[in-house]
Amino acid sequence: MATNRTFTMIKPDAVEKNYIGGILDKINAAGFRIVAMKYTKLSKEEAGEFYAVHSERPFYGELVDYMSNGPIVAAILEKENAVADFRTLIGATNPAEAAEGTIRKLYAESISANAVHGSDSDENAAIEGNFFFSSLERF
Ligand code: YYY
Ligand code: MG
Repeated sequence: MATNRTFTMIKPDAVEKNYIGGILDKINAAGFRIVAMKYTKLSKEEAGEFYAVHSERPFYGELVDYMSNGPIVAAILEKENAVADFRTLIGATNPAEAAEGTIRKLYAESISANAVHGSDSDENAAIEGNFFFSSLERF
């Protein structure tokens, strides 16, 4: 099977708790290769644009505030079946429902502060990767 790519963020709650290393270990152990990576911080405007698809949802304001509250790690990852396999690795949106051993089960504190983002389709993986990285920043 050909490799493809997904996009992830280690969210502010996980960065704050020094979980970057533990989460990257899980990502590498699951066979993902890092194509691009940066430590950065979203403005409120940028967080709002990134999550614009959720702008009508009741949690949107809280989500934007939370995601712009502290630094994050953004990355593009490559593997066979990357999008679906990464969603399996991170587990359910609500950590209370996440399977044992998943990143959210291990590291998330709540449904809103849930440690990591993972793209939900190949199309969104490309859009989200392009939001953070130029072609010069991918290897
Ligand atoms: O893709 P995923 O992150 O698992 O969930 P989404 O349904 O796309 O929601 C994006 C983001 O919004 C979620 O990671 C946390 C937050 N959120 C929330 O705070 N409360 C909800 N009921 C649903 C989602
Ligand atoms: Mg989503």
